Amino acid sequence: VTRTVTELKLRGILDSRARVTVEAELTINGTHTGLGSAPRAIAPGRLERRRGPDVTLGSVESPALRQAFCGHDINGQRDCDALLDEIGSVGEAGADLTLAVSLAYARAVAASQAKPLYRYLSGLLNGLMDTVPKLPGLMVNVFSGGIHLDGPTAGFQQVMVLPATGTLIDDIRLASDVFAAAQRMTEQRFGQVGLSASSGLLVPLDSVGQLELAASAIVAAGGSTACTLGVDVAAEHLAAGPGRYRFGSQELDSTAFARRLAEFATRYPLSYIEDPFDPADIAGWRQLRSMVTMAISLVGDDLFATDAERIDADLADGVLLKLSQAGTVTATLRAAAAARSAGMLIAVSHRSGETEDTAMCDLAAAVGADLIKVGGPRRGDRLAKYNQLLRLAEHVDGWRSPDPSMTELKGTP
Ligand code: 2PG
Ligand code: MG
Repeated sequence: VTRTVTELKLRGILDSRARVTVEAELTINGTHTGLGSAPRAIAPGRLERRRGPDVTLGSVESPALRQAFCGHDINGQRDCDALLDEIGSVGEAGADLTLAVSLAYARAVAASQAKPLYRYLSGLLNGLMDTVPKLPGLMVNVFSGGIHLDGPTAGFQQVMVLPATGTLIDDIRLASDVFAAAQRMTEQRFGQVGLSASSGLLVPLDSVGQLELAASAIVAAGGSTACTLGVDVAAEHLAAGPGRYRFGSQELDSTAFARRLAEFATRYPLSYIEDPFDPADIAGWRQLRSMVTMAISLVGDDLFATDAERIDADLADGVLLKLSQAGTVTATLRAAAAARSAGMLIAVSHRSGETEDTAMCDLAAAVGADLIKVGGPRRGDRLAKYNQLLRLAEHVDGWRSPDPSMTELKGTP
C-alpha cells in the first residue's frame, strides 16, 4: 500500500503548565488522520535531544517538514522517522516537532489499518525484539521535590508508591488510596498542600520526611504487603560540581551520597531508585550497585536519555523510556530493544509538562514494559494516562481480571 501524506498541520498547544508545546495532525491518502503531541519538561536533562525554538499558540510553520512530507509517499514508520531524524540533525526541527509528527504518522497508519496504537507499535517491533504486549506495573508520584518543588530544596524529585497487587485495577485503587492517605496526613499537619507539575503533593518536608510519610500512608491505606516505594533522585539537578551532591542542608561526595541512598534502602521499603547520580559520575553508579540488594532496581533516565547507543547494563538495572528524549517512535523502540537485549528492566515515563496524549501507555504495553510512571492520580493530564491504561487492560492479553475481594476505592478525603 502506498501512503501519501496529503496533509500535515502543526500547531502550538498548551501543556499542563500552560507552556506552549507542539501538536501535529497528519493525514494519509486523504482518508486517515492522526494526532500527536510532545510533552515539555521543566528542565530537560543534559544529554537529551533538544527541543526546537519556542513556538506560539496556533498554527506553526516548518518549511522543512512541509517539504519533506506533504505530497510524498512515506511507506512506513522507519522511513517516516529516518526523514525526521535527518531534518532534526540539520537543526530544522527539535525533538518536540519530530516526536509530534512521528506520533501523528503512527496514529494515521494505525487508523488506516483499523488497529489500536499499541497493536501497531507492537507490529513495529518485528525484527527488533521479541515481546508479548503486557501492561506495566505502576509507579505513582506521591511527593514532589527537587526542581519540581517551587523553591530551592535539595531533595528527591519524586517519591513514588509502587503497588503490586497483580492487577491494574487493584493497583490503581491501592495507589489512589495511598495517595489520599498521604494527602490527608499532610493536610492534618500542614493545612492545605499544593500539587506539583507531575501531580505530586508539595509538602514542607525534606526527602527523609517524605519517605517516612509515604511509608505511613501505605500502612494507613492497608497496602503494606502489596506496596513498595521508589524515588527519582534526579541527581543531575542536585550536582554541586563533579561527584558532589547537595542533599538537604548537606553537601556530600559521591561515596557519602551512595551510602546515604543505600541506608534509605534498608530503612524504607524501597524497590526503585532512578538517577541516583549525575550521568558523568560513572564511579557513583557502579559504587551504589555494589551496595544495594538485587531487590532494588537502579534505573537510568538522564543517564541514558532514551538513546540506544548509551544503554549500558554495567551501569544500571533498567532504562527509563521517554518518547520526547528519543524524538521519534522508532528511536524509542530501538532504545527499548537495546534495553531488553541487555537484559535490563524497562520503565516508561511521562514528563513534568504533559498534554492529553496517551501514546506512552500504548508504548509501554507494546514493548511489555515492566513499569510506567504517569504522575499522581490528580488532574486531567495525568488521569488521561491512567484511564488509557484501563482501556488497554481490556485488550492486552495476559492481564488478569480484577480480584473482587479487594476493597472498593475509598476516594479522596
Ligand atoms: C522525570 C520526569 C517525569 P521531567 O524526571 O522522570 O517525572 O521529570 O519531565 O521534569 O524530566
Ligand atoms: Mg527522572
